[in-house]
Amino acid sequence: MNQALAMIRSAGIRGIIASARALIFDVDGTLAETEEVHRRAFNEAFAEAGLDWFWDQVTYARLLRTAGGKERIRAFDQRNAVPSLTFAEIADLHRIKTGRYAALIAGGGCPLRPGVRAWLAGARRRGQRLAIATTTSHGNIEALLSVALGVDWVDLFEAIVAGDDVPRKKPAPDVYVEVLARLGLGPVDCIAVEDSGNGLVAAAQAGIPVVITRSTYFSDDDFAEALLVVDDLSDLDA
Ligand code: XBP
Ligand code: MG
Repeated sequence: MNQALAMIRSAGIRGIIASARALIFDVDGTLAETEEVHRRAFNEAFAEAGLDWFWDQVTYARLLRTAGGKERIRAFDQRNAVPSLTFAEIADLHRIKTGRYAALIAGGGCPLRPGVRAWLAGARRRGQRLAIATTTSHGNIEALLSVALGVDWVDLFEAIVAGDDVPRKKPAPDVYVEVLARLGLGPVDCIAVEDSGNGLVAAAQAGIPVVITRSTYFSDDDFAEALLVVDDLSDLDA
């Protein structure tokens, strides 16, 4: 695409984003690069539970194709013909992991990605409504955003839908369909901001236009269906 056409397209997309009634944000990888903290929390939980499991970055990149921490543990456990953990044991292990994640975030935080704070402020200035549609848990959202945005972070978002609030996790559209229902808006009134192929499929299946902000673990995913793909949100002034 030549530069003039790119500028026209980008200006047009800026207008689409600025005129949306609501911006719906994914969390992990989109608001902050959290997956390395999640990976460390998983490994600390495995050690605490006495499991000789360790997920290095290559293993974790493969496992991240499975959305949801409990589902990810189960996918790894099923690599053996006879899984070693029951569903209850997986839930217990995931609770340990979630506690470790909160402690790691509280201890060192995980900064918002470039451009996120400006996009949130810009949306507020334009009177745009804000929502969250994520696979992770409410506890993890609270841990991350209470540090990154302050204790009143929750007042920014009219709807917050987490993975266990709906029957199916991404790439199913359930979290986005539930956010639209809570906002009382149609999909084309909104813009979803995502970082992964699973997230793009989920929002697109709900009929919502998607801006992709590439993240570390998903930068090579297929984003052909996206309205726009940027390296981070600062590429597109808020
Ligand atoms: C990313 C996920 C989550 C996190 C781990 O969620 O797939 O499973 O990797 O968090 P998002 P949990 O939709 O925000 O990108 O262990 O709480 O699942
Ligand atoms: Mg994500």
